Amino acid sequence: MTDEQTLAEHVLQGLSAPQKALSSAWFYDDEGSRIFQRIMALPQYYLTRVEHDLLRERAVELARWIDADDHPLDLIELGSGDGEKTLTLCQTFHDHDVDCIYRPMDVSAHALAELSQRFERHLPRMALEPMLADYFEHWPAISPQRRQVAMLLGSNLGNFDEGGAVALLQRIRARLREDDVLLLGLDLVKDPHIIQGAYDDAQGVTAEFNLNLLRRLNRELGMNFDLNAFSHFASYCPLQGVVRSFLVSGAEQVVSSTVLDREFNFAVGETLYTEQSQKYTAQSIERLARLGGFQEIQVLTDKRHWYALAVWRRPADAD
Ligand code: AVI
Repeated sequence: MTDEQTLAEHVLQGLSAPQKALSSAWFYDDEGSRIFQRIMALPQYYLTRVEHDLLRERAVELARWIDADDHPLDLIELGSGDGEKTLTLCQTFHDHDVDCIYRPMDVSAHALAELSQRFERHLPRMALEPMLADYFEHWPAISPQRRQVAMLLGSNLGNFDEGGAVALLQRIRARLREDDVLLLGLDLVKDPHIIQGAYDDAQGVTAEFNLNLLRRLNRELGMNFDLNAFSHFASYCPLQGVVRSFLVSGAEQVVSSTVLDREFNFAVGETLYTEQSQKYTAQSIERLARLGGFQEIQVLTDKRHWYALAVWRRPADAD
């Protein structure tokens, strides 16, 4: 199945539903990835900074939780991007003579090229084996003597609803062997104003990120969305601990697609649901570990308890 068919099918279904919805997985075309890099640099988008600080400041402790018995490690980062945050972790592992190979996986060749240059510049002696692939479909071949440490950072798990998150965790578990580790970066529940601010910046970068999805549909599916006729709306609900993002139609309008040979009606004020960003508590992290078939080893958080690095172990299969 080609990407175009997949996107086409998804859009046909998503825009025909009573509550229009598209998956945030489609945000990341080249332009979307570039805008996301700008989001990560925003002062309001604390997630990246806090996670980076945790990886830097707690790397030694983290290495102890991950690798108490000094096994050689394979760090398999799922959706590594340009590897900026992981470089710090790798530097510490390298400085402490941890025998480790860094295996970043990403679907963006551009991001992996940046990552390789970064490591070549700052950590040329690190064993680096990038893989241009979707971690849903592929996995690196690992020697049985090495412990696999799968890493899913950036609170990426939060973009799935609970069913989707558990399904992803189970798929990762199926790739791991007994005593292998999963390291997760997860954004925590906190003052709702802080969370709300991270998804609704005054500079409008997050709005641009959200609207870029329509630009992508115009380009790839021959659609005619008027980007000025839609606006970004993001709302954090403390009851559910989730940010939900939408695009709101500012007018009654009809949007068509030459590829789909279809028209879609939008009422004034109608919403198109584009993303969920789940925030976690100690209890919800523990619950996910259980449902995903993992055993919690440790959860490290920063002083303000804004963000967590969870270290989980893959236990033996039950008889
Ligand atoms: C990639 N993902 C975890 C980000 C998030 O926080 O949900 C994407 C994002 N959406 C808006 N701002 C950032």
